[in-house]
Amino acid sequence: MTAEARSNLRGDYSHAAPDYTVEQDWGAYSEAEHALFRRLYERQAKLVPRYACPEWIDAIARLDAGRGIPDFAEVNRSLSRATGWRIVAVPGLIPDEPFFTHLASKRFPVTVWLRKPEEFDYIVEPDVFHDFFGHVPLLYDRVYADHLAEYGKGGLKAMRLDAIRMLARLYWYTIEFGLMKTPAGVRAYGAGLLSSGGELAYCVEDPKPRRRPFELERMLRTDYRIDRYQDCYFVIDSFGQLMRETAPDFTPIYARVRGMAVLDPAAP
Ligand code: HBI
Ligand code: FE
Repeated sequence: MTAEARSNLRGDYSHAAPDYTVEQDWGAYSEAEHALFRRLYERQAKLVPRYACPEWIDAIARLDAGRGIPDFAEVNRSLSRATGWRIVAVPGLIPDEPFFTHLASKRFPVTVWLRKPEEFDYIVEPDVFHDFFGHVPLLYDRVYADHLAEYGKGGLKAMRLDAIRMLARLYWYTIEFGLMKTPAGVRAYGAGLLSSGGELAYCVEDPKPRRRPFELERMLRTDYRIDRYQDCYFVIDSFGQLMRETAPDFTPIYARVRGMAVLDPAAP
């Protein structure tokens, strides 16, 4: 993330620690903010039984997140017992190095601010609803959570190899916008899908986007747009497959892919 991009971010970074964490200050949220979080939750609660992957559905039941903006300390008591992960409060998007370091240490950064009511349908930067509703439930799944910690270690290595742009595509097409095959059909596990009012049905049902099988090199080469529904999704068989296929050392893969053309997600 460029310094320029960071300077335009809306969070309050002035009190952030060197690792970019802040206090959540749960008591400071207004009743209006809790009510907006509940409205966002209720909108998605109508969709997830039909479109979310089973692992996410199992986990959300343990979170009781429908009451309002969750208190991260309360969540951490149950999450740390489940998989050893904790969530840490951050002002918003943080630089790659602290981000990857948190993931490698089983800490998931969760933004503390909530969108404005007028952003009910769409927001560019991740807010507490996207991060919490989209990302946190799957941290209760051991295989997914272990993969995310490996992704964090891989991110620190990718920084040394100047391969972040390639690795960010893998994150985008899995953790943010990933689909999974299930006996009932394709289901969403990506946080950007699970927290979206419109894209959650679109990614499963619309005939327009391409749905490709997991193919690591193709994902590392395929570009993406952050401001519209995706033209292309990648479908894993399971979190076990995601873990296995991303376990090898990426150094030779980066070397091979670096010289290849970037692929347009809408290309056939
Ligand atoms: N910071 N808080 C936060 N959340 C993210 O998802 C995030 C980030 N910083 C960097 C980043 N994601 C991506 O650039 C990496 O996954 C590549
Ligand atoms: Fe996200």
